[in-house]
Amino acid sequence: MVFSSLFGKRPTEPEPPESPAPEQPKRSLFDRMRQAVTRTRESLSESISSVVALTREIDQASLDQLEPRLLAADIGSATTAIIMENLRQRALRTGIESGAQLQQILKAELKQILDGVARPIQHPSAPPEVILMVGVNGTGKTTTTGKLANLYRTQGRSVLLCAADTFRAAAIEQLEVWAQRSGVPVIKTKQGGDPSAALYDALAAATSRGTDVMIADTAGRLHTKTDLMKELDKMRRTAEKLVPGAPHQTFLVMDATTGQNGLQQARLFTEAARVTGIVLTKLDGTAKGGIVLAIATELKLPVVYAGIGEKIDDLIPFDSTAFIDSLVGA
Ligand SMILES: Nc1nc2c(ncn2[C@@H]2O[C@H](COP(=O)(O)OP(=O)(O)OP(=O)(O)O)[C@@H](O)[C@H]2O)c(=O)[nH]1
Ligand SMILES: [Mg+2]
Repeated sequence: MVFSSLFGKRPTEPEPPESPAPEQPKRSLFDRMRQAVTRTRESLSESISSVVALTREIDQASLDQLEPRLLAADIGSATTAIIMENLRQRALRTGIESGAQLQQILKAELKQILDGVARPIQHPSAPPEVILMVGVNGTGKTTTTGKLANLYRTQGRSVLLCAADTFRAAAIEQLEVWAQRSGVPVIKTKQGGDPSAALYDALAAATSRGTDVMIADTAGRLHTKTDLMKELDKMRRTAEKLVPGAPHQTFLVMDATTGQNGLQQARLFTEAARVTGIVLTKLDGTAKGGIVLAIATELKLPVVYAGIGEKIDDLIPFDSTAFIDSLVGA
């Protein structure tokens, strides 16, 4: 097994693929994260700065002002309670001398929460690495599959896609468009066909071609749809049979804009499917970016990638430090 950090830098900067060409000069991960969480930061930092702006000691009353703002950013009641309790204890014990100190303590609290669920990604010793994309309808599975294919290609890895959403009309064509954009092959079956059969073919092809990564896009489903959940199980068993240790990753794709509702659905989903990490999409344009913290506390799962737009390179590996600095200030 080769281990590499989830949140670490890539070891080397590989050659970009011939296509697609980047549409704009690459901005740093921090800049892109900062841009994506602008609305969350605006709602959160207003309140922090109303407390932080004061140079006098932070008292219980000023801490009380922070609480509703954490809740408004969708950090969630359980997580907010943990953070507020720690801040109050600290204020009682040693005092919090200034707003600036509060900001640093808050950042340390948030980082502890996120890093507590981070785990190293385990790449298999022999290809293919098998990734299943799962989640409820419309969260961004197909889009993320296309973006991931592109990201891995830019890292110099070969990719094969599997169109395992045979349920929704036009789902296969949608994935084919993404495959073309990323310049990677796609294995499919006909609409209404057995997704496990498509997966079988894709795994056989990836194995014989020595492809580094095989990503399967699956149909949107609610955890309550027993047949569809069984179908996921079957896919998992098919993968296990063909490739040792597969699926190596099962990414639950969550829509950040759905906030606490999305979290509730995700909780039930992770109980049914063996999810290894979260891809949080639509982080751009929502003030609910605090959901990342609720995911860590309540699902005990790391956010591995963040979707920050609809374009092919609008997917960034999640970095807890960049996220917290973007939210609360560096
Ligand atoms: N702004 C924004 N839009 C996104 C992002 N990711 C996906 N979308 C949009 O979300 C919509 C749904 O995306 P899909 O990829 O089709 O979602 P899906 O989960 O595959 O949907 P089903 O297969 O029907 O369950 C599309 O309009 C995407 O462009 C993102 O990170 N940011
Ligand atoms: Mg889809």
